[in-house]
Amino acid sequence: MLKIDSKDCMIAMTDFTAWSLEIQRRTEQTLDHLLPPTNIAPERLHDAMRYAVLGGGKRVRALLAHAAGALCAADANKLDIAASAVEMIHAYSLVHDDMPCMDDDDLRRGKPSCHKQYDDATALLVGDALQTLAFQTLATAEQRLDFTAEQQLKMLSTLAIASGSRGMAGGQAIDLASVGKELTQLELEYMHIHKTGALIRASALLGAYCAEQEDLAKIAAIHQYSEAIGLAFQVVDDILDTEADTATLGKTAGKDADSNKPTYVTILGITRAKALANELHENALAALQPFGDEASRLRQLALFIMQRSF
Ligand code: GRG
Repeated sequence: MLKIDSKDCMIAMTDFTAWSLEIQRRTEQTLDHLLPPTNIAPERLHDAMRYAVLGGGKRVRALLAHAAGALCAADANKLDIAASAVEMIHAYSLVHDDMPCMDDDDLRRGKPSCHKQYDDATALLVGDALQTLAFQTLATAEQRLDFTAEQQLKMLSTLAIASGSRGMAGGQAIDLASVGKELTQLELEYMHIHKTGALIRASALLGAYCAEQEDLAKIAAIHQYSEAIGLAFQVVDDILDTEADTATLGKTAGKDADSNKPTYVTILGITRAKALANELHENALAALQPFGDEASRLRQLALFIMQRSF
C-alpha cells in the first residue's frame, strides 16, 4: 500500500524479511511441539487441531509478540511461548469464524476451512481445545523456562480479557449483529477495536511481559502502537477484501460486501480508507518516537502490515 522509496528502507525491509522468516519458523516449531500428536487419542481431534494451526498464516501476532519483546529485551525462547499462545487463540477464532453459524466460509489459508475438511462438531471442538491449550501453555510456562508467577498471571489475564466478551468474542458478537445495518465510522471502529484489535494488542503486551524488568514507558508505547496498528490492520483487511483476489488472499475475496457487512471501504470509500490506514500507521510510529533502534522491529512490522497483500 505504501511505497518504499529510499534505499535505507529497502535494506531495512530485507533484514525484516529474514527476521520474520526466522520468527515464523520458530513459531511453527514451538506450536508443533505444543500441539498434541496425532497418534494419541482422540486422534481425529488432534489431527484437526494441527490442521487448523500449522503450515499457514502470516503469524502477525507472533511477530508482534517478538517485536514488542525485542523493544523490552525479552528472551526469545520466552517469546516463543507467548507467541504460540496468541497464535492458538487466533487459529481458534478463525476456525469458529468460518463455521456455518458465523461467517460460513469454505476457504482459509488457501485450503478448505476446518469444518469443511472435518465436520462442524470437530471444528467446534478444535476451537474449544485450542483456546484452552493457549491458557494451559501460559499457565505451565514455568515448567519450560524461568517465567515468574507474576509474569504468567499478567499474560493469562491479558489474554483472557482480550479473547473474551469484552474483547474478541464481544467484537464478533457485534459483527454478527451488524449484518445489513448501517454503522457509523465510530461504531465500526468500536467493533474492530474488540474483534481484531484486542488480540493484536494482547500479542504485543504478552511480548513485553516476557521481559525480566517491566519498563512502564515502553509498555505505554506498546499500548499506543498496538492500538493504532491493530486498527490499521483491519482497515487494510477491508481494502484487500475489495481489491485482492481469492487466490492471493487464501480466503474468499469480497466476502464482507457479499454478506452485507459494513466495512471501512463501504463507509468511507477506498480513497479515504487508504488515507485512514496511513494516518493510523503514522500514529503507531509516533508512539515509538522516543525509542531508537530497539524499536526498529516494531517499525518494520508496522510497514509490513501496511504493505501486506494477503
Ligand atoms: C469466533 C470468537 C470468534 C472470533 C472471531 C478475529 C475474528 C473473530 C475473526 C476473523 C475473521 C476475519 C477475517 C477478521 C478480519 C481480520 C482478521 C483477523 C483476519 C485474519 O487474520 P490474519 O490476516 O490471518 O492475520 P492469518 O491467516 O495470516 O493468520
